[in-house]
Amino acid sequence: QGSGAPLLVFVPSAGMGHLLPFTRFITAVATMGVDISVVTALPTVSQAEAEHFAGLFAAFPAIRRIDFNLLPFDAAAFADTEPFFLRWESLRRSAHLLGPLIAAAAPGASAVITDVTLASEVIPVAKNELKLPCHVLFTSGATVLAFLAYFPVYLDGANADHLVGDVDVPGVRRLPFDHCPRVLRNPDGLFTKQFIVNGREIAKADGILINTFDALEPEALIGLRGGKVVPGFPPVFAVGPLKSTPTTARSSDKAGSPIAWLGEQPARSVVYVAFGNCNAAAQKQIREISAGLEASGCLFLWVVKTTILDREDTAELRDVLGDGFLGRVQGRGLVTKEWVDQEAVLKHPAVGLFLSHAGWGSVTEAAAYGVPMLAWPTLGDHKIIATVIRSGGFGVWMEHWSWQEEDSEERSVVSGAEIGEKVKEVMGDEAIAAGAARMREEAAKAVAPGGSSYRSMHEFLAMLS
Ligand code: BUP
Repeated sequence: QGSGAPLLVFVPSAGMGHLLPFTRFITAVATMGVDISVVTALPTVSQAEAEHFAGLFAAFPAIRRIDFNLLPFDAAAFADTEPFFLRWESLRRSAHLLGPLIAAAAPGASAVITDVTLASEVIPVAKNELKLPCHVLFTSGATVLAFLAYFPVYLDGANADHLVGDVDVPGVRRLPFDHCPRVLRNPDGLFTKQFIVNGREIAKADGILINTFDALEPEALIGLRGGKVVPGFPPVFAVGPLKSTPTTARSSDKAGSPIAWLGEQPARSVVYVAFGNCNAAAQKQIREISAGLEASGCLFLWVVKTTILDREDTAELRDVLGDGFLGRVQGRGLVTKEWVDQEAVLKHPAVGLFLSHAGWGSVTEAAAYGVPMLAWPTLGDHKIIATVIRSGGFGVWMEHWSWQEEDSEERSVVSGAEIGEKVKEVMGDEAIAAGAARMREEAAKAVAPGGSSYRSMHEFLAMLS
C-alpha cells in the first residue's frame, strides 16, 4: 500500500470450484502490479481448500490474508442441506462484519471482489459502508450468469417464488425446465433463497469478472453486454481461460503418480473420468462405471469420490469397486481417490477424452487444452453448462443419463454396457476431436496479446486506476 498500485480485496466463498477461479484470477493480477488482500474464513469446509489456501499464501507472500472469524451458525434448522450451501449461509450471515474488518485491514483499498454466493451481502457492505466499487467474480459460465441474472425477472413475470417452467433467457437460449438447476424447484430451500437474492443484487455490481472467453459463449456474452438479458446490466469482463496457479499443482509427476502413468501411454489413448469435488456417486452407479470402462477397451484414469466432503471419505477403493476389478484392469486403468492435478492431466497428450460432470472449472480446462468431453451432468448448473459443450462442438452430452441417488429408486442407473459403448464411440469421433482442437486455438487466441480476454483483463485493470 502507498505504492500507487491498486489494492483489491477478494472475498472468496467455499468449495474448490469457487476457490480455484479466485486464486487463478488473484495470481494473474498479482503478476500485473496489483496489491492483494484475501478475506479467509477458517477453518475451511474441505481439506482440499485448506491445503489450497496454505499453498496460495506460501507461494505469494506479498498477498495479505485477512482472517474472517464467522459468527456461530446453527445449521440444525437446515436438515439435509448440502455442507457447502450451509457454509455459504454462514458466510452470508457474518458478512456484516466485513465492513470494519476490511476498513481496518486494507485501508486505501481500490475495490472489493466478491464471490457470487455472497453477492447480496457483500455488495451493500462494499458500496454503502466502505464506499468502494464492488465487482463479482462469477465462478461458472456466462450462460449460467445470464440464467442467474434473468431468473428474478422470470419469477416476477411468472408471479412465482421458484422455478415453474422453461426459462427463455432473452437473447441467449431457452432452457427447458429439466435443464435448470433441480434445487430451484424447492421454493423453501436455502439455495433457492440465496440464488434469488444474489441474482437480484448482482445487477448492482460495478462489474462482473468471468472465467470464460468470447468464442466459448458468444450468445451469452453478447446478450449480457448488450442489455438483452437484463437492461443496464454491469459490464462483463470475460478474462478466461485463466491459467493454473502454482498452488493448484499438488500432485507431482513422481513414480506411480497419475501424471507419470500418463507419460507411459500413447497419445490420445486415455479416458480421464472425474465428476468434480462435491459429487459423490452412489455405489451402484460406481460399479456400472467400472464395468463400462472395462468394457470400453480404452485406457483410463478415474478419480472416484464417495462422499461430498473429502474429510469424510474413508471408504477403501477395493470395497467400492468390487472384487477383482483393480486386478483385472491393472496396467490399463488407474483409479484414485486422491486429489489429482486435473489441469496437468488435461494438458497431457495421452488424454483423449474427458468423461465429466460438466462443472465449469472442468469445462474451461478441457476447452483450453482441446480435450473432447463426454458430459454426464450431475446437479446444479451442470445441464446448462452441458448446453455450452454441445453448442461449442467440443463434446457430447448424454441427455438421458441421470444419476442414481443413494437410497432412491426414482431414477435408474446408467448401465455399464451403455457407458462402455459411448466412451468408445466418442473416443473415435473425429468431428468432436476437431471441435476440441478448434476450441483450444480459440482459447489461446483469447488470452494472447490483443485477444478478447487479454483486452477485457486490461480494460478491467484500467478501470481500477
Ligand atoms: Br476432483 C478434482 N483435482 O482431483 P468444477 C478437481 N480438481 O484439480 P466442482 C482437481 O477442481 P460443482 C481433482 O481442475 C477444477 O478446476 C479441477 O471444478 C479441480 O467442479 C475444479 O469442474 C473443479 O467446476 O463441482 O466445483 O467440483 O461444479 O458441482 O460445484
